[in-house]
Amino acid sequence: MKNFTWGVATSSYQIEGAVSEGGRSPSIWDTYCQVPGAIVNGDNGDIACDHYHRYNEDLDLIKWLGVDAYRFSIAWSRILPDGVGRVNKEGIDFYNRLIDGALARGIQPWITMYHWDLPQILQDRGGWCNRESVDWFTEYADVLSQNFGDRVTNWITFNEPLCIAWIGNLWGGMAPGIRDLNTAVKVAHHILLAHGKSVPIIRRNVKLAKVGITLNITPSSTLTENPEDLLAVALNDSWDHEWFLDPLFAKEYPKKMVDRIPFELPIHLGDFDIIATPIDFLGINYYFRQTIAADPEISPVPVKDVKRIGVPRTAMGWEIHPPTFTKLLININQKYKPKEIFITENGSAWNDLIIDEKIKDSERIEYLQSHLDAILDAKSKGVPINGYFAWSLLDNFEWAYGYEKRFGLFYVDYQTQKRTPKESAFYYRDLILNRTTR
Ligand code: PNW
Repeated sequence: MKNFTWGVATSSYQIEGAVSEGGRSPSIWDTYCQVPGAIVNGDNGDIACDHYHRYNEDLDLIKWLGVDAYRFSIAWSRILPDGVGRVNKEGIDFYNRLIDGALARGIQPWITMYHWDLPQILQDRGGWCNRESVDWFTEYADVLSQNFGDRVTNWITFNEPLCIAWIGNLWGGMAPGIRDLNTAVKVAHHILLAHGKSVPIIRRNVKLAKVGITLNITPSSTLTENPEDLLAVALNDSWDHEWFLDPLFAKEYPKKMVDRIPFELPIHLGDFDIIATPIDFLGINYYFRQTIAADPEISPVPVKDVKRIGVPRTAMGWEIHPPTFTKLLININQKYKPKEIFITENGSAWNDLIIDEKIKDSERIEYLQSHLDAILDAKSKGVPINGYFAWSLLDNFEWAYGYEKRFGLFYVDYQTQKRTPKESAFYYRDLILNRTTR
């Protein structure tokens, strides 16, 4: 396959560690990790994979895999420790070394500007709930693209607004751990605005820039064909996906969910024009499908999770269902017609065991294989999918699950920081070698 980008992905807080080094200020994840009971085993990202010090070794692993591209995120609080204003040279230098190291190895760097680690100092000013966050982010976007835009052409503004807005601010399962619909709706709106406003800034600073945003799509399914359950699916998909996709591509929020919000939305005149600023590509992260049932007691989406019995699941408990992947790609393409689609994340966690320096993760290989087949199926039906990034390069800090869940192609021994390729790493390497030379 020519013109298909093979890649691997990580994010800053999940791998970097060195939280008090290089002039970095705390992010909302440093704070959230201190909340008793928030993270499995009381883990945090203080050390993580120590990538801040071991980035050269990690770039060698990426080179060994033979991928074309490396998607990583930038820690805002390394670049702007006060959130805005003063630029921290040490932070710029770190990412310069990383970018140059990737390029020297023939790997294209793909930047995710925001993968959830808002500087705490900005959360103290209301975070994404404060409309000023749009200006904070555009300033940050300007600094990043001015400093790195001479070498980086691929830019992703946000990773998974759903997780930031709904999980972080409505369900309280991620930083900052707020449970408030009004806050969450504002957060979603300001993120979308910040995205739209930063696109022209990146284009201005980066020659030949390709700018996109990454959404996680987790389609809903039900166990019955009851009309209530089918309505629940429509509403749940609307809330999780259309709430972000519709404004990005069609300039409005989905009416069926808007009707269920019991207060005025924080929309100003002209906002939808900004949000729908044309992008070059849509990033999609896919892991599993949800199974839900109607539950009129729950608001604003009248649904509850239900358990589908007898289906294969990963160590996250997430159902493995590649046909859903194909279907969502076809549906999104039909409905929104993005210019290009990149799968910016896909992968699985397993209870990996290291025995005699080997990790036999046949389940991960199977997951990878079946999901790549699902993508190729969609591609053969005309969906413009031009790349795939495996999640993740390394086992890392899996947010609320701490270090217990392992998504890496490389096993990390957190005591010694030793990285060992799992069998899936060999599989991915061979696959890229064969497919690109065909
Ligand atoms: C993504 N869900 O998060 C993130 O982008 C990664 O940082 C993370 O490590 C990876 O997936 C694995 O979890 C998600 O509940 C978090 O649907 C939650 C969901 C999906 C993706």
